Amino acid sequence: MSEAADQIFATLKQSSQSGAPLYLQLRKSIEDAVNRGLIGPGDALPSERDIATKADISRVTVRKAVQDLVKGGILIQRHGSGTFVAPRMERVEQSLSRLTSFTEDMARRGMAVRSAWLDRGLYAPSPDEMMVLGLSSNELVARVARLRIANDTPLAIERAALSASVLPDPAGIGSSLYAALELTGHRPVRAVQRISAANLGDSDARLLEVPPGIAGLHIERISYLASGKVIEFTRSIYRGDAYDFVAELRLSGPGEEVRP
Ligand code: 16G
Repeated sequence: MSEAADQIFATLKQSSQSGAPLYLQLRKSIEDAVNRGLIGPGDALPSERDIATKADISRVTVRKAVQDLVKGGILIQRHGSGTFVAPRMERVEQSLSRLTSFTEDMARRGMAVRSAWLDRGLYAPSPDEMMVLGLSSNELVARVARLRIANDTPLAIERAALSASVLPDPAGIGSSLYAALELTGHRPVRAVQRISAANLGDSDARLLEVPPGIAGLHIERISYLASGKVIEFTRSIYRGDAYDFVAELRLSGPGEEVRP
């Protein structure tokens, strides 16, 4: 790292006349070095004191730049052992045109899937669940909340809600909700998915092993049976640094209606 570090801090010295606050210049120099591969995942950063001496800036300035990069997920700090370039996530490219399950998606990529249970049980439905699933207040909702993990990396938190009449024993679904639904003839055939940006709160970030406040994706999936009945209402948080959702777009043919 020391040669690379010298380069980073030398660039900083040359550009320190540019007028931007010094901590921003240092942050950018380190970020550029990571993006250009000068320093790679797992590499240790020199100590705060070394950086301050090399770049001829105060330790407070170094600390501010490093803290920003830790918040942004570029660097990680390990208690007692220092600051390192964060491991790079291999991004998962997910098509938006196929209705597949998490287990199938990961298996297709040859990744080992597991889930950690966050919740499973029968509850009185919330107003949202009643509305989407068409439940009345005296019916129960089955909730299945899981941290979804592929190759030991937590990728998403999924909170599914289904009518208890469809899933009377949420604890019994095994490793795949869709496989369990398939067995009873309730696997969805169509879904509408809404994706929006979200900054991760403390507890979600802790589960997903990313810094709090980092960008994530909030995904809501409402799935339907062939009959048109809603079968699943799932709200998920996906890691923004791990997923690319990809949709294929086609020019509509003559006479085809263009709907919003
Ligand atoms: C996908 C779905 C989720 C569904 C799950 C079933 C999204 C955003 N979510 O992850 O709605 O409940 O698959 O997976 O695509 P499983 O059969 O592996 O439990």
